[in-house]
Amino acid sequence: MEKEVYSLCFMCSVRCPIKVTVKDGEVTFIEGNPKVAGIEGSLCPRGSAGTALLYDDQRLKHPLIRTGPRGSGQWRKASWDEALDYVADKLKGIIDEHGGHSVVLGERTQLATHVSKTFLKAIGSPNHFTHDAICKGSVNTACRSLFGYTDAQMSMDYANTKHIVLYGRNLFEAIEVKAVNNMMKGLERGAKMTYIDPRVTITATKAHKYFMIRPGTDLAFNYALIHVILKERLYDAEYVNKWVLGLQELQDFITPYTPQWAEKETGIPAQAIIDLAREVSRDKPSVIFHFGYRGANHTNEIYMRRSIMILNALMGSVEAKGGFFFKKGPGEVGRKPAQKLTEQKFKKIKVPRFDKVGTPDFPLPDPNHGVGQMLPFAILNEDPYPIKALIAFRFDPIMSIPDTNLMKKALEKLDLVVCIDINMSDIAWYSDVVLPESTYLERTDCVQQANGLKPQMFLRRQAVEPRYDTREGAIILKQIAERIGVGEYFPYESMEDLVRWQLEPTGFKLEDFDAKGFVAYSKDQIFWDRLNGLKLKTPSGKIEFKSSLLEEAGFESFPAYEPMPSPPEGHFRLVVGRNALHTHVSTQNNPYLNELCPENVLWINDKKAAELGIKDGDIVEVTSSKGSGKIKAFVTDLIHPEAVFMLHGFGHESKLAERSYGKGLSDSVLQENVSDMIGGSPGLHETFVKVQAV
Ligand SMILES: Nc1nc2c(c(=O)[nH]1)N[C@H]1C(S)=C(S)[C@@H](COP(=O)(O)OP(=O)(O)OC[C@H]3O[C@@H](n4cnc5c(=O)[nH]c(N)nc54)[C@H](O)[C@@H]3O)O[C@H]1N2
Ligand SMILES: Nc1nc2c(c(=O)[nH]1)N[C@H]1C(S)=C(S)[C@@H](COP(=O)(O)OP(=O)(O)OC[C@H]3O[C@@H](n4cnc5c(=O)[nH]c(N)nc54)[C@H](O)[C@@H]3O)O[C@H]1N2
Ligand code: SF4
Ligand SMILES: [Mo]
Repeated sequence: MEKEVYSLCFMCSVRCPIKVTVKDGEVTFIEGNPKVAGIEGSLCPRGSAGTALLYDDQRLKHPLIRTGPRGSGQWRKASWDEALDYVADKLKGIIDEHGGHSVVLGERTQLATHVSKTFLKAIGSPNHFTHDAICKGSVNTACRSLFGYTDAQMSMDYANTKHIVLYGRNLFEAIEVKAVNNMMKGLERGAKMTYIDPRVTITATKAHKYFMIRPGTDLAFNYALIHVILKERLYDAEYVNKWVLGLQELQDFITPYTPQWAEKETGIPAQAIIDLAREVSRDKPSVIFHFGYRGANHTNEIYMRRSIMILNALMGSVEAKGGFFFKKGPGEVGRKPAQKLTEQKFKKIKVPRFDKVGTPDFPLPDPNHGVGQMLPFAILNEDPYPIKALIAFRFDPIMSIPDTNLMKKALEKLDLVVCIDINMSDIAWYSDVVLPESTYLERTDCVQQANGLKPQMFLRRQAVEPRYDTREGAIILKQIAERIGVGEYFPYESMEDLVRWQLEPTGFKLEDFDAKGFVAYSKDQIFWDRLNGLKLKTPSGKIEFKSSLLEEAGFESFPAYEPMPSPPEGHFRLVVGRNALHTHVSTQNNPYLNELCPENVLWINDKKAAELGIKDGDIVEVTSSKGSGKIKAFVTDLIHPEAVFMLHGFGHESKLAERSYGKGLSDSVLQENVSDMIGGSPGLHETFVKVQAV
């Protein structure tokens, strides 16, 4: 028997809509949902490798309880009852002795995040964090400082743009299928694309203009663009006069930052900066200065991301066709979103968060997400209080938080480490109990509220029965909660129950998703009137160049530019990123993807390599103040001489993931754990490394 199931991919967190063909209980084909505009059948290579995940015989098959020291790889197979009882007993003891706040749960934001948050609220812990800060916390804070909305509440109209400027937003390799398709549509319609990166990526090869910028100097580049735009009055005066607060302050600030000044800092000719400012301005307001996806490079990240959004505001492109737009929710058409378990009543939690977000020490990062990279410091320094247990749910702190050695030292100090994963990941390898989740093809998940120009909802639906002894994350957490006496916050027996409950206020039913995999609250796109109807959420109701959020917390809206240091002699700035074949740290052991890209290499500039006696393909030793490791060199003129680049996500330590074990080098082993203490992102590109032939 053959059937088709509309669902959502989860080979990465973008969650593209998919159609799964199932024959006699087996998945035979996965394609992009043909009924979704912008997807129309497409998938990325990782999405296509979903079947390889489902049938991977090295993924987690049943619960495991550790029997030897942490990281020794000694396990025993356990039944669910045994594993859940073990976790619940330990947690109960910890909560009774140290309080609920001694428990931290970290996860990659996902559809069941409201369930995890509920779990923590139920035990009285404020310590939930998501990946958000580590990915783009400063973009989030930058957008809130200007518009009162987070970056996640904004998006852009690629298909109708006339000019897009990308700052290391490697759109064609770090993929969201819809964005790729819409951008290609835009390019076919004549859009211009400018790409800025110290490295020639695939996206660079598609651009009309490419600038090999000196790493870390995008802010200087933007200040010079703003300088030209203000000096030559290239901005959208009507829009700016109506919406912007602080134009005069910006004007006073920007005067010294000339294109000639920026040329010295960035290596990009002054004339090229002037030309770009004039060229983009001609196409306003249908232009996009892209605010980036991963915005976690430097400790001044928030100001760099603010400068990008200031450029958009000057172009009047926010809420313009072909520019940025605010995502519209069901409230826009008088309807209600799906409800979440977090809307229940909980006891008030009085202690601060482990990362101190929301206190005067760290006032501005988004408390809905927290700042995960603070975890090792909180544990090791017992500051603000002792942390005793970590639940890692679809998140790997060992590989995804900079400075692996520090993180491991912190984990050593905990009384309990539990992970909910699908793979024998590195965090699984270091856990006390490993709870296997059913893969996305084997489970129904919570509702996805997809706000946008048209508010919609999507659903991930079980395509096949679980192949092994695995469960859904939302069920696993409920079953732990029941065992520690807080089961009343989880009023469902199955995922279908939970989804039906979530849909109650929406006016839609589970069956409404059968035909296309999604439901829409409105037929037409909703744009606000950009000259009269922007619903900004800042205290002034304006786009705050002069930011009350920043200034009330004691930070400047326009701090003086601090030059980006060049690496010392014999060193390089380590920069990292993704390619189209892998998702962060989770697909390196996938049978298909491992075959296509089994290890990472170190991109190094050819002239620098020659000075160091390094030839293409040589094994080199890379050393930072935090760690070292060996990796193959890729000698090329396609990278700036100050930078070396490696793909994130390799160098796995888990021996049970046999294909990826020991292949390549992990960037986290080398990186220092430093942060933008205003915006919240880590500075993943703040580390200098030494590269030597071995
Ligand atoms: N050093 C360094 N750190 C980084 C980055 C970097 O470039 N360098 N990038 C940052 C960015 S942009 C991000 S978004 C984060 C991402 O950080 P993570 O979320 O940690 O990375 P992922 O690879 O997306 O997923 C982590 C874990 O989820 C598991 N997993 C996958 N699917 C499922 C599932 O369906 N259920 C369950 N329970 N588990 C699942 C995987 O097996 C893996 O162990 O990392 C950040 N950290
Ligand atoms: N295939 C694939 N697609 C993905 C993901 C994935 O894991 N795999 N993850 C998703 C997620 S969570 C994220 S956050 C996004 C990430 O999407 P992007 O942010 O577009 O991707 P990265 O690869 O992190 O981008 C880093 C790029 O910045 C460049 N760079 C380094 N230093 C500088 C600099 O100083 N200035 C400029 N202008 N550029 C610099 C690097 O050379 C690299 O090309 O991708 C998403 N899509
Ligand atoms: S971008 Fe690729 S891996 Fe990510 S959800 Fe979409 S199809 Fe799946
Ligand atoms: Mo990310």
